[in-house]
Amino acid sequence: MNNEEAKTWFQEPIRLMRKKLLPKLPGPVKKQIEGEINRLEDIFLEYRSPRFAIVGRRGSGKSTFINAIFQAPAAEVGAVTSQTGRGQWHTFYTYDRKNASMDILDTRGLGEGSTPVETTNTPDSLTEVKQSLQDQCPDVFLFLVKAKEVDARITEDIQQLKELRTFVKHTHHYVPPVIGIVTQVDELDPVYDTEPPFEKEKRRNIDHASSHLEETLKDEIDGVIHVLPVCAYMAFKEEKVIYDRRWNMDETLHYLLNHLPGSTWLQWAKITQAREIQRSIAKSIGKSASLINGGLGAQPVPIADMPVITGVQISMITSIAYVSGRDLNRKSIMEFIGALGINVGAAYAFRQAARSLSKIVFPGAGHVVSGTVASIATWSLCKAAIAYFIDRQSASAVKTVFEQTKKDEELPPQ
Ligand SMILES: Nc1nc2c(ncn2[C@@H]2O[C@H](COP(=O)(O)OP(=O)(O)O)[C@@H](O)[C@H]2O)c(=O)[nH]1
Ligand SMILES: [Mg+2]
Repeated sequence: MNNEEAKTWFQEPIRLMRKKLLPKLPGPVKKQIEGEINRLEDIFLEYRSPRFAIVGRRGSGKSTFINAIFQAPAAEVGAVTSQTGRGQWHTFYTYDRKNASMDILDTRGLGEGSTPVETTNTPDSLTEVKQSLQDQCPDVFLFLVKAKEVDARITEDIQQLKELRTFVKHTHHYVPPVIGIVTQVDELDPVYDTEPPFEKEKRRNIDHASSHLEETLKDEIDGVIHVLPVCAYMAFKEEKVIYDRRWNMDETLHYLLNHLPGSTWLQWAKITQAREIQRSIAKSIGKSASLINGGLGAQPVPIADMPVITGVQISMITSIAYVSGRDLNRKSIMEFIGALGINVGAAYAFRQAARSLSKIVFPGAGHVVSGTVASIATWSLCKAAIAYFIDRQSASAVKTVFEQTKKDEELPPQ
């Protein structure tokens, strides 16, 4: 299933919440719930590809880094102006995941030399980059430097980064975060220590390179967030991974998630296929659902009645299933409900299953529950759905996660 089809699944519950529920709520609660609905809408309805503007010289490892994000040889489509060499947005994807893509603007380091086929670094090419930045606003600036070159002359590249970021600020009234990436750390001394996880001496040199770049950037650029060291090297043969020397990539991808807007999360989860990222997104959805239900539970009947709260929970479970890479269908949701210990026969109607879900989630509660109870129950279901769909745990383990979270009266972290 692609995102377009998934959209139809999520449209209805979000529309219902916005149109039917919100108007009935009193001011402060309404505001909070509306904020959470907006977040969910960004993730599921307003989704788009992440956009990275990359500053880094030829050979700094841009292509390798992109492949390491996909863990596959990434193909390039989109604006290919012949041999211009710089200044256009390119869409990257892999053949097995055509509906997961990211957009890259390779601004190239001004400090690098030029080859005959690629453009020289004339004022024209800078204009071209700016034109592309005007067309589309990047979510993040990535500044790539080879580990062995953090001491080298990168002043010109930093000046270029500053100029481009200022340009984006004026054009889009948005200041994208700058994330520094120290690439090719395996090339640092000691040379014999090439295979991750690296030994102590290597780690010390990696730390040194990262903090050096971080200090250099902090002197020049406002609000630089962080510098991350990576080894991104992988080799492929006929689309298959035949060699993998990646180090610190998962942490880097997770770090990037936290600096990307919610509207790019679904794509980011699909591109990276990293469980840690799926888990992180699922928790964020669970937190929103839990806050929404907490707000609803605090209302008097009939707004807070059980089907509404259960409806939010089922949408949450469905979303988590989708983020995990499952196709959206009733069967997988029914299986999950079954894992919680509700006897779901093959002929069992979905509505009935939903009603049983509310019985097991709120035993003996009758028609109303308190805000806190609704929040805890929703968060417990979120954790159980993560255990089931993302961590692929057994039914009994999933049931234990649900019951334990509920018993501990756990609420989502602030
Ligand atoms: N040892 C090592 N080599 C790398 C790494 N990343 C890239 N390379 C090599 O460095 C060269 C330039 O990398 P590439 O990704 O093409 O750089 P680009 O010009 O910025 O796109 C290639 O020969 C890569 O195989 C790395 O992490 N470790
Ligand atoms: Mg390249």
